[in-house]
Amino acid sequence: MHRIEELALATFDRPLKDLSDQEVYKVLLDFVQDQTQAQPLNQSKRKLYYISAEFLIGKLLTSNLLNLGCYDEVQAVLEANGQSLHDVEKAEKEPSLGNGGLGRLAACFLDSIASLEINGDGVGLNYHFGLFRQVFKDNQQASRPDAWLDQPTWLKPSTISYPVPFKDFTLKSTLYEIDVPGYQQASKNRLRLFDLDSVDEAIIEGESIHFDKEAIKKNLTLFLYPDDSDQAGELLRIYQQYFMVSNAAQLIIDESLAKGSNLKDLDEYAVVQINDTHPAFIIPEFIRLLTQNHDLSFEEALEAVTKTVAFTNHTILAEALEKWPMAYIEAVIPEIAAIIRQLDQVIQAKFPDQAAVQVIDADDRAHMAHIAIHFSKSVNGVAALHTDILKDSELHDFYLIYPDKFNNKTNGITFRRWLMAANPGLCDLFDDKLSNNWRLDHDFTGLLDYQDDLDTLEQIKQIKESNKEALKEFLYDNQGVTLHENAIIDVQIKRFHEYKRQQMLALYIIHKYLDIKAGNLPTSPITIIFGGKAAPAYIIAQDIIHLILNLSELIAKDPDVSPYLQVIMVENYNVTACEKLVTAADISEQISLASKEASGTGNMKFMLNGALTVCTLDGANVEIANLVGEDNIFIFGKSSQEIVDLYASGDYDAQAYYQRPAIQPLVDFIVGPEMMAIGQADRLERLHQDITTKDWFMALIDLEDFIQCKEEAYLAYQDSRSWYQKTLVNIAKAGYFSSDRTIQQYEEDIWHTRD
Ligand code: 26V
Repeated sequence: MHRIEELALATFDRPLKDLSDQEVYKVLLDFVQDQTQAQPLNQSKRKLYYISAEFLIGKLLTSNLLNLGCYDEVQAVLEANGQSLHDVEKAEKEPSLGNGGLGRLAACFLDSIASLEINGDGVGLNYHFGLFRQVFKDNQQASRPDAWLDQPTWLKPSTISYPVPFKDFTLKSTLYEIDVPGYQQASKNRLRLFDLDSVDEAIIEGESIHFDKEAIKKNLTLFLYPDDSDQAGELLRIYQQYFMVSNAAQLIIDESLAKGSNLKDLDEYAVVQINDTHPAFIIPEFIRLLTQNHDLSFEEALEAVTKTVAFTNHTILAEALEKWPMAYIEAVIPEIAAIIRQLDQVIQAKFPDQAAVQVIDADDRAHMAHIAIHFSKSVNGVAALHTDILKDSELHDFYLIYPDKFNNKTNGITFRRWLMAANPGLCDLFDDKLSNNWRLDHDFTGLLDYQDDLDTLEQIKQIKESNKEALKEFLYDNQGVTLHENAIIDVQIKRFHEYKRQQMLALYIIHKYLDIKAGNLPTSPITIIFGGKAAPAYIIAQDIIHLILNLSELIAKDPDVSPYLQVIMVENYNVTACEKLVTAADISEQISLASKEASGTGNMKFMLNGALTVCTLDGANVEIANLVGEDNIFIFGKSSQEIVDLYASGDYDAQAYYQRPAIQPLVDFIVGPEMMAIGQADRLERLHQDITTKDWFMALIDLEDFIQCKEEAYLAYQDSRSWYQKTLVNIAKAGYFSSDRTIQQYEEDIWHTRD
């Protein structure tokens, strides 16, 4: 009897063949956990700690089975018992521990760190209800708690617990752990998530995401990024961040002491990568612990910490660069406030004439990024263009002080999930055509030999079509939507933000709708799919979702247009939906305002799975374009330098663009009779007003160019042979974006855990 069959009997007292999908899921979870439990932890003198507010790990069953090398075996045992692994995979709830690219990057990195046998754990928080679950009501986004923990879980409680001292009380943590097995590795790492025993899920009001923001002992780990549009919300964020890093710092110090550190030499035992500024309080927290509990002087502690911490910047957007009022920090963690004032003194003494690099600004706010840059050993951006912008403009003053700290680490994605698990059909093609060990070296360039081979191009087309079938099933099961047959699938999936310009694609849809109404019918039907959440307090982003849902309804109900155009907005877009969408897409929309998207990682997933990119030269799109060449990508829009200059001069005039004859009818359609008949006037009018008067992220500046570029892309799709040749080149060149390459670079340039 196979171990899985034994486990089924032992757990449910019934044979495997008689279990429900949910029960088989529980059996497989136990089966995997027995195996990872037995794996030894990676070992090295210096250990990496990757600290992040988010780990958007996705479902774990498939990727764990793949990494443990038993996917095929398990599939066979299930099949022999009349069970389907595909159905069992659906029974797993996706953990809701992340928001967007930064969180998904952390998850890809954990997989690559383990797969390269690097000794490194992820450290974060265990949010009971995660971000929020998105539902659509009246063509608007509503937010619900996402109860991802209410089923058998990968989390295992540990005996580790720490006291975390706040101003008026001390909270005790419990550490939970998820094993992270590497691909074909004997040893493992862990994702370590701190939680609070006193959290009380009952304080959530009804089905909403509202709760008493001041009840810290009950709310601290309820949600990721609770609403911070008021003071209580901002204070709660500080409580959360400090709880995360105080636990992390105590864990790191304990593990380093156990390996023989005297803590002055902390950097020989630990390297701490902080994922954006959310964990930046770990710098003063280390100083507090080392000086109060371990007898280091302030200067010794500062030196040890600066040699241990490395900082990754993920955005240049001003509103995402955290600046906390010192009064708030004093109200929550006064000892940390005092240390930040000491750090401020250090910088004032060193750079008295440089206001731009101070720790505390003239409004008495602590700049978390400035703390992270001064008191770390490395500062990296996440794509070549992004790092250049940091050096040349956003962080130029810091770059002049610390030129050697700055470095680039272009993001990547784990090919175990985004190729091997998500696209088995493409893997079969690789096995057929490539003679190298592509699963490990990620070199697919051998495919280029088949550019003119019609059979290969046909096979790529077949793979795409079967992935479209899988997407069709997914969309129907999830939200009862029927994907059109034979449509070109055009996808924009990412958080909703004005800089990502979903509103520009919505204006394109209006253009296409009017064009079809005028009798210009597309040769192939077009399906445009959006997916993504908007922060509950981000009103304009909610308005854009409302516009898209209205357009979807208008078009679906119009028999003149619906045979040619379909607009779908995926509800509660998450990692699972992403896996289905990137493998089925023909076109990948990467249309951010140049300079604003630090890297993007969805762009890499689409490229790897054979979608062609319609893009501005922003973030990692630049690197994609350089790899595939201009014949194999669709580029439009103003350059990053033009946009940076335009912000500097303040010369952008939304009204002037709005008044152009090709643009005005599209924008006015937002408040025209068709939309007003189905939508909410206040939302549509606010969005119209915003675009015509402010348009801070310049959707209108690139709109005409975008429309032309999309028409070219759709035309190119009509030439099937040439389209799949371009697809082939994209797939063949995607190896560069393996997160194994990224992690190898972090290891060689920053972490040095193997030295
Ligand atoms: C900032 C804030 C500010 C307040 C509300 C909640 C919140 C949540 C996250 C952030 C940081 C956003 C930074 C971020 O996600 N950056 C993305 O990082 C990806 C991985 O490097 C990169 O591919 C994306 O281009 C970049 O936008």
